[in-house]
Amino acid sequence: MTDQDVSTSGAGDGRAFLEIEAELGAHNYKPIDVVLSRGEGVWVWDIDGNRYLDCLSAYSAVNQGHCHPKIREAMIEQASRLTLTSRAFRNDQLAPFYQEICALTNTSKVLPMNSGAEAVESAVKAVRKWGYEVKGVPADEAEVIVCRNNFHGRTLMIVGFSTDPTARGGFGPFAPGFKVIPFGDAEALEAAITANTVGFLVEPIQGEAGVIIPPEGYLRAIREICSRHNVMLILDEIQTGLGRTGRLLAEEHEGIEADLTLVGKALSGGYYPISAVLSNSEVLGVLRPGEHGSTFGGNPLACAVARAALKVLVEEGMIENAAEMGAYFLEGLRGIRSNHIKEVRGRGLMLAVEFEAEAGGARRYCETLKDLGLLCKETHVNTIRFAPPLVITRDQVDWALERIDSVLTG
Ligand code: IF1
Repeated sequence: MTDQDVSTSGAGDGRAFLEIEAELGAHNYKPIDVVLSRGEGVWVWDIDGNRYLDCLSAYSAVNQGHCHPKIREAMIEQASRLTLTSRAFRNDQLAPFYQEICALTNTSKVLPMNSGAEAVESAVKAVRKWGYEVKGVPADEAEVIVCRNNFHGRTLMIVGFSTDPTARGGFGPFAPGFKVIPFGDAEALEAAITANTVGFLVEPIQGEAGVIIPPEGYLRAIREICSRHNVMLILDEIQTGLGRTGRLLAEEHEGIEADLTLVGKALSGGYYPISAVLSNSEVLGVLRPGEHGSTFGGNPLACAVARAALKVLVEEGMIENAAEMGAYFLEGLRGIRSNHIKEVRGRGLMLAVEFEAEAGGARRYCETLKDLGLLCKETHVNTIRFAPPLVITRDQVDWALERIDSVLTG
C-alpha cells in the first residue's frame, strides 16, 4: 500500500484509514476517529493539518511531550551506532543507564525489560523465587496480593488477577497464586496476608480504574504492614511514575520506598518500549544466569533513549511543572459547574472527571472535545482522564479548561 492508496475526507478522520484498519486489523480497540500524523510538545496534528491538545499523552508514555528533540537526538545518534546486541554480549549503554536510574530513584539493583506488563511479570517471578529461596515458602505455594479494579497489563497472568470482566473474559484458565483485596483498605491487606504471602502488587493511584486516589496514609500503612510481615511491596508506577503525579514517583507523596518499583511508558518519552524493575539484591539476587531474560531487554538503543528521557524530565523541570500545572488544572476542573459531574479527582497531571450515570457516558464528551481540538479518552464509561504532557503551560491549561467547561456545561 502506498500513501496514494489512502485518501482523506478532510475532517482528519481519514475514512480510508479507518476502512483499511477495520478490514485488516484486529478490533481490540475503539479509538476516537482521528488519524494523527505529527506531534510536538502538547500538540498533535491529524492528516488534514487540524491541531489538537493531547490530554492523554499515550496513557502517560509521552510525559516529556511529543517528539522531544533531545530524546530524538539521542535515539538517532545511538541508532546510527548500535541498536541491539542481545544480552549474550555487553553494550556501552546498559551500565550508564543502571547508574543514572539507580541514582535518581535510590535503587540498588535493576532488571530492564520492554513493556510494562513484562516488568510486572518479571517482578512476580522474582518475588515468588525470593519467597521460596529466602522467605522459605513451600514450593509452588507463593501468594501475591493484588487490588480490585487493578490494571497491570494484558498478559494471561495479569488478566488472570484482573477484576474487569472485559479484560479477562474468554482468556482462561489463569495462573493461580493471587488474592484480591479492596484498594485503599490497609486492614484488608493485613487480613489477607498468610505465611505464604510473598508480595503485594498495587498502583499508588489506580489509573485505568479512573484515577482512584487512596486515603491519605494508605501508602505508609501498606509499607509498614509489608515490612512487618516480610512481604515485598511492589508499586506499579508504570503510569503514576516519572513525574505524572507531580513527584518523580508517586510513592514520594507519602515518603515511602517500595521493595520493587515498576516503571515503563515515559521511561522512553514515547520513543521506544523500555520498562524496568527497580529493586535490590535481596530480591533480584535470586535471578541467576539463564533464569530470566528477553531479546530486547536492556538493549543499547532503549538505554540511550531512556537516559535522555530521564535527563530532560529532571533537567527541564517537568516534575515540578506537573505539580504546579496539575494543581491549577484540578482547581479549574473543580470550578466547572455541571449537574452531570459526580467527582473531580487528581494528583499532579493525573486528573479525571467522573460523570453521573444519568449523564449518558463520557464518550460523547470526548467526541465533542475532539471537534474543539482537545484529545482525551473515557475510561470505564463514565470517567474522562485528563493527562497532558508534563510540559504543558498555564496558557495551554487555560485553553483546555475553556473547551472542557464549554462542553461539560453546554
Ligand atoms: C492498553 C489501560 C492505561 C498500566 C499500569 C502496567 C501497564 C499499564 C498501571 C502495562 C498499561 C496501558 C495499556 C494500554 C492502555 C493503557 C492503560 F487503559 F489499558 F489501562 F494506561 F490505563 N501498569 N497501560 O497503566 O504496560 O504492557 O502496556 O507497556 O492495553 O490499551 P504495557
